[in-house]
Amino acid sequence: MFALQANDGDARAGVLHLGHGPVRTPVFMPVGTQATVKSVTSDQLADLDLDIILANTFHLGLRPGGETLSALGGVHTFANWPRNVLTDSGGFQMVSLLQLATISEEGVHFQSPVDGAQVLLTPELSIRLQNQIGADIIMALDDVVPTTASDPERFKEATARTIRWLDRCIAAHTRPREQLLFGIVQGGLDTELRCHCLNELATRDLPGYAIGGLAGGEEKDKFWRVVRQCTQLLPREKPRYCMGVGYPEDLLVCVALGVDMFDCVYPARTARFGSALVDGPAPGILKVRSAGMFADSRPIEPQCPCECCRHYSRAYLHVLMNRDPAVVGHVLTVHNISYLTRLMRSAREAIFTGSFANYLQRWFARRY
Ligand code: PRF
Ligand code: ZN
Repeated sequence: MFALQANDGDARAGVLHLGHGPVRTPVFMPVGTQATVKSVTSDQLADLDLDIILANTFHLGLRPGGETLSALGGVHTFANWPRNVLTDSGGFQMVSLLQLATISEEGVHFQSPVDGAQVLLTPELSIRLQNQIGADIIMALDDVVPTTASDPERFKEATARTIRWLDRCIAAHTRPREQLLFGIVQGGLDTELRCHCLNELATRDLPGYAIGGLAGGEEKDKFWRVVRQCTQLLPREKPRYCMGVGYPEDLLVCVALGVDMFDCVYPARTARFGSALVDGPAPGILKVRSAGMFADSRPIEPQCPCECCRHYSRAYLHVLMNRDPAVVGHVLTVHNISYLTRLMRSAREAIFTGSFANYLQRWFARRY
């Protein structure tokens, strides 16, 4: 399933063979909550040459619901997306989006924002919904505690529960040949808890592993240490997915540490505020609102092949930001996803040629 093609230091390049084509790693997966990236059509996604996108069990399971999705032929047909999909298990979305959720050993209890009904998302229900949705990769239900929480007992409980829930997920999974079930490492910022969880997960021999519970505002130094501990202890031959990570700097550092997959709402969210991710002479973030854009006839990035850069000047986007900000958010989302996809492709090339350390040094030197 996962073929490692090249190593450069701890960085890896590979191909994950899934039901809807190959996924070239390292890979950034844009978040399409309803199986479509916010404001982007499936044609535009196809134009970006994406191998995989992410969807949420929580949103799809509530509406249109698992039965309906299954009857409609699964998420690929439903969303007219012919390439791969990964679904997140739902617990994290509930806890982060709806602060109303409570957690017990049975599962995550919450009130449906669709009809107000009390819902209990158990590991079994999450897997049943994910089997019905039909994504190529599905995630175990985990008990996520933000790293900024302070109660050590809560982290201990959540880690142990995540492992118990994983076993319930494995037992409930009815389509293991078509859908890869990934387990998630939890344990907060605690080395011993992470180590325990890593050992437990490795004995389950899953087709892939995710690093969870990070990217919640903890210090970078702590974040990197946990990622490094995980990549060093996870099985070499399985894909590693760091959840919720999407800043370009973080992606590159995590690739250097041996992570293969990422997802984040960041490129779409920041686009809606008029921010474009750029390299070039002044790398970082280009704000479409800034006065300097007023008479600038260049596209956001002249070398970028995306629809936004092929069609629009900075000057036009600057004016449009006042007149029709939704359109700007839309085309900048396309650009930002293109940017992160190209960032991962160029990192992949550098790994193949054994020049990743050099690539990384030059990239950071240009910025800082
Ligand atoms: N678990 C799940 N989804 C996630 C995360 C997690 O820990 C994160 C990181 N906090 C992002 N998305 N299931
Ligand atoms: Zn572009």
